[in-house]
Amino acid sequence: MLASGGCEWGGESGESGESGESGESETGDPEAASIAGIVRRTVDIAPDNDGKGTLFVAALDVCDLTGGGTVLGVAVVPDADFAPADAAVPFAIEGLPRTEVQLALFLDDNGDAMPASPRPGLGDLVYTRSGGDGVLDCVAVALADGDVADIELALNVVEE
Ligand SMILES: [Ca+2]
Repeated sequence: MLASGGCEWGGESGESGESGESGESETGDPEAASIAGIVRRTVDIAPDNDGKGTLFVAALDVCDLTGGGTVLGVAVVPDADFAPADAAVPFAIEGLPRTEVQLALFLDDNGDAMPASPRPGLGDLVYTRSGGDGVLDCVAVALADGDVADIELALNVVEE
């Protein structure tokens, strides 16, 4: 009786909603991706600033912050402290598509960025490959194969 009951129970369990629910969640998860990691600075803080402010990390479909790119997600880290030379500020962005996204980042050190369309200003720490042209560059991150949980980004230029 016990053995028979066990078999029936197992069979019922397999046919119940349990396996179906887990299947749904497995097929649902891949639609949203996330990026998490840390940001460091590799450049000195501007003399008039203190290295403390709001860190913005934006994920765009194309690397164009002048209106040509769509912001897919953004991490806003208030009171980010880059004053120590070895500071590592964590951030995370969720709800991203499983494609390649372009990350742009900067520290609004003096607190003058507009929340609706944040842009770096004079003296802010930014990531860019060619400084002085007023255009931010991006770090491409592929999310097609899974979430990225340990990316390291750098603020490498003081906006002039
Ligand atoms: Ca500041």
